[in-house]
Amino acid sequence: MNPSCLTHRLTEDERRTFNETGLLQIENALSPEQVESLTAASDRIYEAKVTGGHNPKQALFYPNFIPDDKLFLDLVDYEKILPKVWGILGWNIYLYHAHLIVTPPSGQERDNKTFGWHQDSGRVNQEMESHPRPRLSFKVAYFLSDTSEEGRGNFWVLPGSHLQDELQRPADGQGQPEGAMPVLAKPGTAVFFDRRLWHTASPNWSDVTRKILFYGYGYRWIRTKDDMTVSDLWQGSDPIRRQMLGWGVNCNGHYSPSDDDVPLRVWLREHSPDEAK
Ligand SMILES: O=C(O)CCC(=O)C(=O)O
Repeated sequence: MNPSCLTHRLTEDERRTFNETGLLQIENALSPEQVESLTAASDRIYEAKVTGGHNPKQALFYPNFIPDDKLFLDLVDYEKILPKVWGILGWNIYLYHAHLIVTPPSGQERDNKTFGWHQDSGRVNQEMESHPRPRLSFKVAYFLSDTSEEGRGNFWVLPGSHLQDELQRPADGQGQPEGAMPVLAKPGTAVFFDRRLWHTASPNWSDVTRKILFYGYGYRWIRTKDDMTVSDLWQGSDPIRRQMLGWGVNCNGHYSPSDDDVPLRVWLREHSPDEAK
């Protein structure tokens, strides 16, 4: 990790925004060149899936995409983003989940049906006793296509809803919850969203295919959510990247880490001691 990444640490404004709304939008997190090459890598996956029988009219949800291209791997510890990730969760973290979603034009007429609103993490929301629910993890969504206009299969959110356990959905199944809004994001934008934030995908009524890479970060004592094969990448990765890819000395170290389990902490002790506590 190059210490120059510290210029991208979470600011107090960003912290406040994320704590209060459950959402943080970082524009130009990716350069146009990165967007172009990541898009080409995503398109290769999409085309292979379509050749393999995926219906090109339906969204492709493709987990465990990190091993498919070095460009995806390089975002796991991306210098413009990882400092903000540890700024929110601390150093005992890893990538517990990742997926690529490609949403082609639906070819359907616009309608007013209520979207599929949810919080992330499935049974966690029933089985943890606390209120509000604990944060535990969040995702960073890298937007590769232009969803700066509504109707393009936008990611929708209800800002501030991360502290509420229930969502009031329209009883007649029409329209969206009060206060809901589409995230309008240009290519290259990174959107952080708290796993508790009520959110949803939406149909793509436009003629622009929507492409997003989702990176989920959580504590090292959370199990992986995908059938990840990223352990194949441990060899050849530097220690902090290896930590992000789920490496550890032993199982106990996920709960009570030694320095060997968490090279990020060792690095922070040297370069940003306040964040190593
Ligand atoms: O595709 C989207 O916009 C929503 C993705 C989503 O719901 C998720 O990653 O949890």
